Amino acid sequence: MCENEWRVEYCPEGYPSLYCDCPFYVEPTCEGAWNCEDIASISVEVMAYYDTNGDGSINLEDDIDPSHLDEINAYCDFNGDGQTDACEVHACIVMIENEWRDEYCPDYGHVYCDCPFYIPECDGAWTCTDIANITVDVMNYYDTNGDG
Ligand SMILES: [Ca+2]
Ligand SMILES: [Ca+2]
Repeated sequence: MCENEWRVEYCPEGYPSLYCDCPFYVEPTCEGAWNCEDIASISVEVMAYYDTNGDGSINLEDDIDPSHLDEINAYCDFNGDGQTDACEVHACIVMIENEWRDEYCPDYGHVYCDCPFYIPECDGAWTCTDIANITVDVMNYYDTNGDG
């Protein structure tokens, strides 16, 4: 539409189309959409507000009305453990943003953001030293003649 209107107005008949591209075309934009950076900083604010004991999850130990916690968990507790941790808050805000985009900017596409709070944890996992020690123990136990 734009290009054709523009051509009719500015381009003589038969003018090479190379010079006739619509100069007004812009990438789709979505006013008010959040990018991953926005979502990360909003997640930080949400956690700062609700996670009053600072254990990384919104749960009953926080200074929160249990019915309000239920509402948050109903929407954001993806793994169903009764609390909403920082990554679930983050995933929840991504989901809310994408629902908002579907409604207001359906052509804009969805945003996908990795959780910025993920910290690998290995409580109870054996370290290499543990495994070496256990191996030595096993060998001492079974290799009774000590030939390795
Ligand atoms: Ca907490
Ligand atoms: Ca959870």
